[in-house]
Amino acid sequence: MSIYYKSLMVLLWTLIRFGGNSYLMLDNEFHIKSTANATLISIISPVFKGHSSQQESEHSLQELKELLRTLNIKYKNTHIQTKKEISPATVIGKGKLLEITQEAKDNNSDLLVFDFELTASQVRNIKEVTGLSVIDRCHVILEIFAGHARTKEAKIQIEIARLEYILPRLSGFWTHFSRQKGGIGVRGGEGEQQIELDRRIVRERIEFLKRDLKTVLKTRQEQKKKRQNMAITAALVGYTNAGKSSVMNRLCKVNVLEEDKLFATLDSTFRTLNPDTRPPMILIDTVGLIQNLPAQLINGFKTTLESMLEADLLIIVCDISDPHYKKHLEVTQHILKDLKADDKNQLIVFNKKDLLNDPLMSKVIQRSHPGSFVINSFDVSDIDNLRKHIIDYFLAKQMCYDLFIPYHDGPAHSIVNSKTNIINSRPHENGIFYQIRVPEFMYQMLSLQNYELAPKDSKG
Ligand SMILES: Nc1nc2c(ncn2[C@@H]2O[C@H](COP(=O)(O)OP(=O)(O)OP(=O)(O)O)[C@@H](O)[C@H]2O)c(=O)[nH]1
Ligand SMILES: [Mg+2]
Repeated sequence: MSIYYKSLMVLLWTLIRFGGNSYLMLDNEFHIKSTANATLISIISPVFKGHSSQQESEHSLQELKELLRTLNIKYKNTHIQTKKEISPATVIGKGKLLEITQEAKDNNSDLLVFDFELTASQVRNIKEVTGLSVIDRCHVILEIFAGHARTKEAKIQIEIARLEYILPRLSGFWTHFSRQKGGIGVRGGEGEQQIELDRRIVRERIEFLKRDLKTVLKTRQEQKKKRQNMAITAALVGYTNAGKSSVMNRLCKVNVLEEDKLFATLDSTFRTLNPDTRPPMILIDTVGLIQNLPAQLINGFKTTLESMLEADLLIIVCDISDPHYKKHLEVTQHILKDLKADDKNQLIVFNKKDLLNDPLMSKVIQRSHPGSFVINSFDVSDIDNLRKHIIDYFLAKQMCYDLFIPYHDGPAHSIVNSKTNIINSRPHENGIFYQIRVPEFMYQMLSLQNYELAPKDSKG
């Protein structure tokens, strides 16, 4: 069969898979079956980043279990191999792999999930040794993101991330593709040519999606500009499942999806914190963070994560009931630094205090982080205190101005009344004296400086 015919088949396959509105491409290849019965594999090795101690590996494995629970995937056994050095071909030793395979087969487990990133050749080698399906932590996170994406922007971003993950691993997927295409025989050089062709198609698709994303982002950019001129914003950031959406829902009395699942939120959601203050205060709910977040996802979701950059205040939500809460804070600060958002004003909110066994703990933590809040997001008075604190914080940042506006200048009176916080007003023969509070940028934008009194005038 000629390579041209095969190219045509690939093109058709691509059109079917990538075409239309479906962003969930490569489903057969990439999709993890919910009926899978997984065996989890990790490593402890001084030379392995993120797995250099027993504590690190166990914490990461615990997270992997949560990630699989989010996907509704059952797991049977877990294995952690301690190794001084890693085997380049299969990471963990071949003997250990065979032992795991036997146990997996005895337990009807058909999927090996590795709690670290595997290269294409490692996936291929492990498949060859075990005869089982093999995926890594990155693949699991991508699958969750794909399932949770709701807006067009998130769907495009996740598809780009998936394709970028697949691109260097195409040869690992190749055996499947060839089988899927109806048993076209692939030998030696032909297979290589085919992979090259697949690579080109995937690259072109990534380029197409990036262009599409640019258009979507342009609209978002315009909305952002409008918001920046009209409101002050605080972004809720933090580890996944910390309770960001729950805090947002209670603070703003709205109903954003909150779930006991990792990465429930993928899009930045905006809500008004207090419609009565001027300018309005807006809260932004953001995508959750996790350690070892795949590079493709950080890049892909940079625009979503960057909504933090437009915020005047970062509210870092942290699940205090998680024994690893310190690590969560560390990871959050690290990602904020990567995004160059670490110089923003921060307010740390320790959440889920109701789940603490020792009530003294909340006092100890609060003391070790002066200025932080310890709350239960279901507790009305905790939320009321937090809301008041955020509003006061913003009000304190506003500047006080003394103005005199003549009666005949109707529009200026209406701007003052609708866009600023009036502390005091005093009628006069020719106009009204106002004392107002407003952020400096808005004061300039509203051109109120034309009415500003010199300090001695306001005294008079
Ligand atoms: N017990 C308790 N549970 C809480 C509290 N706040 C949130 N939760 C629960 O924690 C889970 C996660 O809450 P979310 O608000 O979805 O967390 P999130 O940080 O937005 O998570 P992602 O969007 O996945 O990053 C949900 O089941 C909430 O009901 C709290 O103060 N106490
Ligand atoms: Mg959320």
